[in-house]
This record gives sequence, structure tokens and C-alpha cells, in this order.
Amino acid sequence: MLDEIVNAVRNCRSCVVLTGAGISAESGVPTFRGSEGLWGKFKPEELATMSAFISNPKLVWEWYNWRRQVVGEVKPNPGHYALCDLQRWFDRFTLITQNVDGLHRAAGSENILELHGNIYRNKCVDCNHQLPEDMDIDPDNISSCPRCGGKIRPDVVWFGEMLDAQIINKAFSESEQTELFFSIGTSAIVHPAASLPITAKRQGATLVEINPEMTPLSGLADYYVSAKSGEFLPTLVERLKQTSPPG
Ligand code: BJW
Ligand code: ZN
Repeated sequence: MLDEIVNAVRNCRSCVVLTGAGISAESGVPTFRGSEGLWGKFKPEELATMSAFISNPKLVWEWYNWRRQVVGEVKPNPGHYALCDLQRWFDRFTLITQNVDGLHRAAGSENILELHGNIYRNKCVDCNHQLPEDMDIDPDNISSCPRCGGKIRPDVVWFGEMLDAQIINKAFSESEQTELFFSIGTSAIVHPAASLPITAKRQGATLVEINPEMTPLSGLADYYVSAKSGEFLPTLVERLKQTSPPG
């Protein structure tokens, strides 16, 4: 399997990578689903929706403050760093992430499309005005928007909310054109992100999935690798360096 994927990288000039919570798991960031996932302990509808924020903003902010703290204490892992390296084998490379943790940027990746926002950013719930990243929010006394007085919320995408049109359009257009697509560490059930690998495959891309557990995508993948991304991706990059250095 490793050799086939090395060959695919060698033979393709464009690549799109879609990552999910699994790529940050080895850094110590909890995933959403699965036995150890956040949704095992917390209810998404009570925390990651606009109606949750309207009915209990204090609870929502307590949860995001806790997650900011978790994310603030961790570092990128070998999987994040291997993706920085991987881009050197392609003329065109797009890193699309569903993660809000900023770890791809911390690892040095560029041109990242953050589909679900960023946990450090703040915005106004009413007028969408962007506020400084370093604002600490007190759940008992949530700051107000300087423009309209609306409550401040984290700049992430909750269920039922539209993704940023420019970002999702770019993600689809890159996925439609790419020769190679990696789906890494995502349960591949949350749309529209989960449609990206399907779109790529339909347009003729070679589809590689890296995930210790099978997902609805696994049957469609040309290569399904049952492994942790922090173990498989560095192995892939090492093998590439030995056999076919970047051009
Ligand atoms: C490892 C590993 C290791 C572990 N190495 N791997 C079409 C069909 C059906 C429903 C819909 C549809 N279109 C839209 C919807 C509704 C909804 C949706 O998709 N629901 C599904 C659950 C069915 N989508 C939306 O609401 C989206 N908005 C939208 O479409 O707007 C238009 C619209 C509006 C109104 C109605 C209809 C349409 C918005 C989705 C926003 C998702 N938001 C969250 C929270 C972000 C903020 C925050 O972080 O707090 O995003 S939910 C959560 O799920 C988070 C994630 O980004 C997202 C995806 O999760 P991910 O990354 O896949 O994580 P996990 O935990 O699920 O999986 C981890 C994987 O890693 C596992 O598979 C492990 O095995 C693996 N793993 N260790 C590699 N070491
Ligand atoms: Zn406002």
C-alpha cells in the first residue's frame, strides 16, 4: 500500500488534503465522535448551534474557553509536520481542514482553508463584526460588540450555519481539479466537507484515506490506510525522500 501511494504522489502534480479532528488526536486534542470523543460527553445541540448560544451563552462560552485552553497547551504532531513536507512534491497543493485548532498553521503549513473557522477568533453574533483574537471572554459577563452591542461568540461554524462562501467554493473548485486527494482523520459524515472527497473522486482523482477506523468513504477510496496519521504520514514522506526527492 505504501509503495502504491508513493507512486501516486510521484505521478500526480496536484493534491488536495482534507483533515479532521483525527490529525490532532495525537497532539492531545479530543476528537468529536468515537468512544473518547467530545460528543460522548457533551451534546452537540446544547453547545454547537446558534439556538444553544441564544438559550445558554454562558455554558457555550465555558465550553469554548475550556477547549481554547486545551488547544493552547498542545503542539503540532509529526502528522502536521509531514503535511508541510508533502506539499513540496506538487505544483499545486491545497490543505483543507475542518479543525479550528490552528495546528496546521503552527506546524508551518500555508494556504490553509479553515472550513469551520478558528477557535481563537471572535465575532459578533448579530452583525458578524470580527473582534481581536486575544480577547478573553468571561462567561458570566460576555463582552458586547462595539458596533451594535450584540454578544460576542467564537468564530466557528456551528450546525445549521453556512460555511464562508469564498472558502467552501475554493475548496470545491480545488477538489474538482485535483489529481490526488487525501482524506485524513475525519469521520467523513459532516457536510459539506464530506462531499469534497466524493467530488474529487467523481472528477477522476485518486482517493487515499488515512484513518484507524473505516468511514463511509472507505469503500470509495482507492487506498484505505488503517493507521494513525502521525505514524503513516511521516513514513510516507521518508519513503518519498528516499525514492523520489521533490522536483
Ligand atoms: C484518527 C486518529 C489518528 C482518530 N489518526 N485518524 C447533507 C446531508 C446530511 C446533513 C447535512 C447535509 N448538509 C448539511 C447537513 C447538516 C450538517 C451535517 O453535516 N450534519 C451531519 C452530522 C449529518 N451540516 C451543517 O450543518 C453544516 N452547515 C451547512 O451545511 O450549512 C448549510 C445548511 C444549513 C442549514 C440546513 C442545511 C444546510 C455546518 C457543519 C458545522 C460543523 N461544526 C463542527 C463544530 C465546529 C466548531 C467547534 O469545533 O466547536 O465541526 S461539528 C464537528 O464535526 C466539527 C468538526 O469539524 C466536524 C467534523 O468532525 P471530524 O473532524 O470528522 O471529527 P470526528 O470526531 O467526527 O472524527 C475523527 C476521526 O478521526 C474518526 O474517524 C477517527 O477514527 C479518526 N482518528 N485518531 C488519524 N491518530
Ligand atoms: Zn455587532
